[in-house]
Amino acid sequence: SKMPLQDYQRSLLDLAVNNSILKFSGPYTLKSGRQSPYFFNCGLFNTASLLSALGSAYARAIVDSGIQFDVLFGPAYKGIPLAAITAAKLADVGGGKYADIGYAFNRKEAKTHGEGGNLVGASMEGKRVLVIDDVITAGTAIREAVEIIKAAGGTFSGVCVVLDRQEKGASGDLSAIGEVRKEFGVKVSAIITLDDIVEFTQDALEPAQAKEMQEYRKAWKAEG
Ligand code: OMP
Repeated sequence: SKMPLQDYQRSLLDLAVNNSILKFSGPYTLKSGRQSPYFFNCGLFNTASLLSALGSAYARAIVDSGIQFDVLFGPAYKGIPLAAITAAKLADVGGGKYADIGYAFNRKEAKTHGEGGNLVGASMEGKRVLVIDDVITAGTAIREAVEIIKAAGGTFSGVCVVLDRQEKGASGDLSAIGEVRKEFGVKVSAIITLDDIVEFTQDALEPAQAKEMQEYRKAWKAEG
């Protein structure tokens, strides 16, 4: 049983389709090597108002998820602005409860002068850390973030992404999100899912595109 789409989810889908952030003119080759008829490009939230809407949607999804955490971590590069806008919006919409949430990110290249090291922002040592990322497909990107948190002495406490593609993970029938839940015992939250995309676009897509979407979902969607 699926929850009906909430207004903030609908408006994000609307923005994504209207600004070609979500496109259906594949095939696109994914990081996992899979060939997809659709692609969600978070880099195209590239104006003031699009970023503001995106940050608000992350903040809403996090508040709704009830995930308990102390620090938001944005993995380089794409996670960095996402975690920053989300932290700012959490202060606005989440109320006092989120006022002292920390914000941290990593550099890809270690700095050798000044403070040194490759982490910037709030310390993750002894803290519960929520990862902010763009899209989860097979779950590889998330695992890299977990290693960084562990090395910094933090506790990986959850993930929030814009889009959960609901695909099988690297190791079999479980979804990538299901694998993360099982392996680390944490909550994974998403603003939208593949099911939401299919539901939202079914009347707007060309019949051939709609068919490709159905077929892709059948081939790659995991249960649980
Ligand atoms: P996994 O590491 O397989 O979970 O793939 C997640 C990454 O794939 C994201 O961080 C993106 O870099 C990229 N991606 C998208 O941005 N949008 C998509 O619709 C699909 C992918 C992808 O390549 O799977």
